[in-house]
Amino acid sequence: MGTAVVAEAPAADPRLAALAHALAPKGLIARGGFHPTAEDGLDAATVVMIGNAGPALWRVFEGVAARDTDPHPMDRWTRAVMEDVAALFGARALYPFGGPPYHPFQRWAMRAEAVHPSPLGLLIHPDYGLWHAYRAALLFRERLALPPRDRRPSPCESCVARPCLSTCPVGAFDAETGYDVPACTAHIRSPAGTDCLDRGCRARHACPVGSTFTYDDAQSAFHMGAFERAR
Ligand code: B12
Ligand code: SF4
Ligand code: SF4
Repeated sequence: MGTAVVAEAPAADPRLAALAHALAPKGLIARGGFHPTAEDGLDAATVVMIGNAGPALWRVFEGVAARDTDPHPMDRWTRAVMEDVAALFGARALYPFGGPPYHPFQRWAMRAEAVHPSPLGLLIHPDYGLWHAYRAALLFRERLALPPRDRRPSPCESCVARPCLSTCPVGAFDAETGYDVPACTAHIRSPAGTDCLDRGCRARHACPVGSTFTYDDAQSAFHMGAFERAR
């Protein structure tokens, strides 16, 4: 009997494990990567997406948030952390904030891992649901071997009830017209909107995927407050 030849994926670059190790104490994770093309206009051969999921980041950051009361404390902290990490790995960091114009983080994320557009505009992840975000992208000049891409489908494909689309008290999410930002903002600034402001977007909470990663009230209130002040 002949021996079957199984094509093995090349081993991932060991720098990726070292990167994960450097990020973990900050509540950050390396969330896959991709090899950009000339169309991306990035002076890099590899992009690694850096982000957070669930409450891990908040456990590290909440003390900083209590001390740093100037606007945008999370952006400032992220830069401080990521500039050090970038220097350690000989990479360059780009950020999702600081625009407009903005770097297309959601488009990049979809090339790096199993995230898909949800009806809310947020990307949904099969494990984290809607409870995750991106904090930076690390650009490497070298082409790093990446682990096999996670190709799981969108949980939204098999979600028949779609509770995310029927929970917002002012109907700010519409499958056809998208996210009505003015309607959302008006609601969260009204007395009736205190719940959204203090506990987080109700539509986001209505999604059953990734419920073990849900942000707690303090973390939700921090992000909703930042969103409300930015409008
Ligand atoms: C501008 C912006 C907003 C605007 C407008 C969103 C809109 N209608 O497009 C406002 C201020 C309303 C907003 C709100 C929020 N945002 Co916002 N936002 C951005 C930002 C800074 C730029 C988006 C952009 O223009 N990109 C440029 C284009 C060229 O890139 P792109 O990848 O191709 O763009 C995609 C998005 O525009 C997306 N999209 C379209 N409609 C909507 C609607 C919503 C609600 C979102 C989030 C995205 C989205 O579709 C495009 C194609 O993939 C991104 C960061 C970034 N750099 O991408 C975060 C980002 C999209 N936001 C994010 C989040 C988490 C939120 C909030 C939930 C924050 C919060 N409160 O916790 C809220 C939603 C409000 C709520 N009810 O909870 C996350 C999404 C993470 C994820 N899981 O996908 C991002 C990626 C930031 C991050 N650090 O990770 N946001
Ligand atoms: S409730 Fe259903 S359709 Fe909405 S984001 Fe969650 S899985 Fe997707
Ligand atoms: S924060 Fe509240 S008002 Fe805004 S979209 Fe979410 S559920 Fe609707």
